[in-house]
Amino acid sequence: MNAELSPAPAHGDLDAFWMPFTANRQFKANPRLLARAEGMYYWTAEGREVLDGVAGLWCVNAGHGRREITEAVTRQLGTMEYAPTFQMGHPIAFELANRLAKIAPPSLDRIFFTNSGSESVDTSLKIAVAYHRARGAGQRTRFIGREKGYHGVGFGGMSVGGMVNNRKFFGSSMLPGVDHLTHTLDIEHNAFSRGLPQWGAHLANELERLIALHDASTIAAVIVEPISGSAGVLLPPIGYLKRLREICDKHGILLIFDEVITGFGRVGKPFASQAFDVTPDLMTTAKGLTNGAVPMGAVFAHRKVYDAFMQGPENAIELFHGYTYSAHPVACAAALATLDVYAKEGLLTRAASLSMEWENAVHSLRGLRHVLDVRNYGLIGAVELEPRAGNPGARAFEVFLKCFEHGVMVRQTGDTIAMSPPLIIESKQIARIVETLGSVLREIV
Ligand code: PXG
Repeated sequence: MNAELSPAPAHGDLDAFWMPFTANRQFKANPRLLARAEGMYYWTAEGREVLDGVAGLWCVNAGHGRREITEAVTRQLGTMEYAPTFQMGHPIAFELANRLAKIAPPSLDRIFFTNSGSESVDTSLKIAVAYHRARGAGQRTRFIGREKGYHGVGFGGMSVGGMVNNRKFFGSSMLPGVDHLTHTLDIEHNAFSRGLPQWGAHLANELERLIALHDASTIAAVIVEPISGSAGVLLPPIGYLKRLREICDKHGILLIFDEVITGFGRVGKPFASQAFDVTPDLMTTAKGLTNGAVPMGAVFAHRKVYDAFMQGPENAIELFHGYTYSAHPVACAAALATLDVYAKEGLLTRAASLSMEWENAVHSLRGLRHVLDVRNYGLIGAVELEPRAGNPGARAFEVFLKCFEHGVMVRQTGDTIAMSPPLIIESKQIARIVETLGSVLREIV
């Protein structure tokens, strides 16, 4: 074993950590422990190299072990490890907000800091309701989400989300007054589409139906991911997001884009809203904001939303919301260094130049056994497998395990294999991911 690596815990030492979104007993019987990372690779606790096909969990966009980020974090810890941002401030929080405003979609240049995607989502929902109230429309409290949407695990995000397992265990502990659009995955019409599917823009018109049911005067916001990741990479049909925008405008409803995975270069532009030329009123981010090095999230608010709060007496707190660690100095330092790396290496647009090669590579898996669909956009890819009879998810989980054994980390959700490599990926690594996945698909039953 490499001496630098931490030793694997002895048998039994795995019990105390209640692992998130994990089959704890299965994992602990046969653990997969990551001990070190650099560039495009992880190394396991046994010292085995694993090519990272998922940027950690859609977050390590600039690749692992970036010295610039490590140094900035270390420097900040030595200068000031913590400072509050309630009725106080510290300079790099403002610097970071200004830097983010410069790459933001048009007018989305008012930035509220959180510590995760889930917190960004709950923050955006609260801002939406309070925005309407500030404008004298306090009855607008309803949210419209979408089936198969993932917006994190807070009560707000869970309620507007549409992944059944994330909802069913929590009974009726949901926000009241939430409705859902149908999702946009349609394999019958769109199987093996390259990039955005042609069919399905009309699915956005369902928003009109929900508005007719509830009345626009009760609806605060619509929240969707421009591209859904967690539910297995669902792409917006061409024209779909524009149509949602038009309907929201017509009815005075705010549009929230959850860009927790699509933000920070994943789709070839800084944000998906720029790639798709549709500007939301609020945009939630996290993950790539700090390259995954320190937890941090940010909500980008349209200036008109912010301005609606800046009324009344100047000594009044305009929004009763925030976190002890909003704009944590160490996270700010990590984010600033991350933005520097992105700028220096052109990473916020690099996915655009790689997307055709990536598309061709992932679509080369078409025709292999069990493959029902292949989807891609930017540096996102997904392979949808036929479920095993009576055992949904089992085949894809086995594919995930076998890829890991063969030195490539992919992600499994349901019967979909999702890929989202660091944006520094090179051609030979694209080839290796797809060759490994292909050979596993050939061997699996
Ligand atoms: N919104 C979206 C769109 C996300 O993808 C969150 C919110 C929540 O972020 P936090 O930081 O609270 O986890 C996410 C998170 C997967 C996977 O396998 C995706 C996420 C998390 C874990 C796994 O696709 N996305």
